[in-house]
Amino acid sequence: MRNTHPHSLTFAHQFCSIEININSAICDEAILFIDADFNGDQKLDLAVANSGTNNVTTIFSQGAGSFSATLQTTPTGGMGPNSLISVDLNGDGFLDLVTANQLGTNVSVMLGATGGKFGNGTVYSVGNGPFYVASSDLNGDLQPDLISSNGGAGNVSVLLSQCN
Ligand SMILES: [Ca+2]
Ligand SMILES: [Ca+2]
Repeated sequence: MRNTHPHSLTFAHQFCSIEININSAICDEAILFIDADFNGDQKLDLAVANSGTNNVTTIFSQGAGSFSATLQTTPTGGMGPNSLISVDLNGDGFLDLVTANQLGTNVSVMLGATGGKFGNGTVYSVGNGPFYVASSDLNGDLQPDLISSNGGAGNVSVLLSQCN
């Protein structure tokens, strides 16, 4: 069947492994959540992309459905981050965060560290208006690569990892 979605390419979705929940009706800002264990205590934490303030908030679970009142905020360095994923891009055992910065032409990578902390975002250029980002090993070198779907440009960008 022909794919009529202008921003959807078949190969990108075959490799995508995204864990996101869309909550576009919650707030004026576009916010997306992901859950993962960022601090290694085997409790699922939350990360939220804050489109209006260009950062990511991390909320740590205390178990039994409760979360720490102390929020951790990490600047993305990009404009309008509206979706995010977590993946260990550099293979150090700490989950990293990647945001698609819809109001710009880049994605941001925030490297994870001990205790669920994240370094400030480093931006990598992609096409205009990236709406989603995904990660997969596209070229078989066992390094996770990044793929963004660019709503403004109507295309996708592939960023190949160069860790070696
Ligand atoms: Ca945790
Ligand atoms: Ca990492």
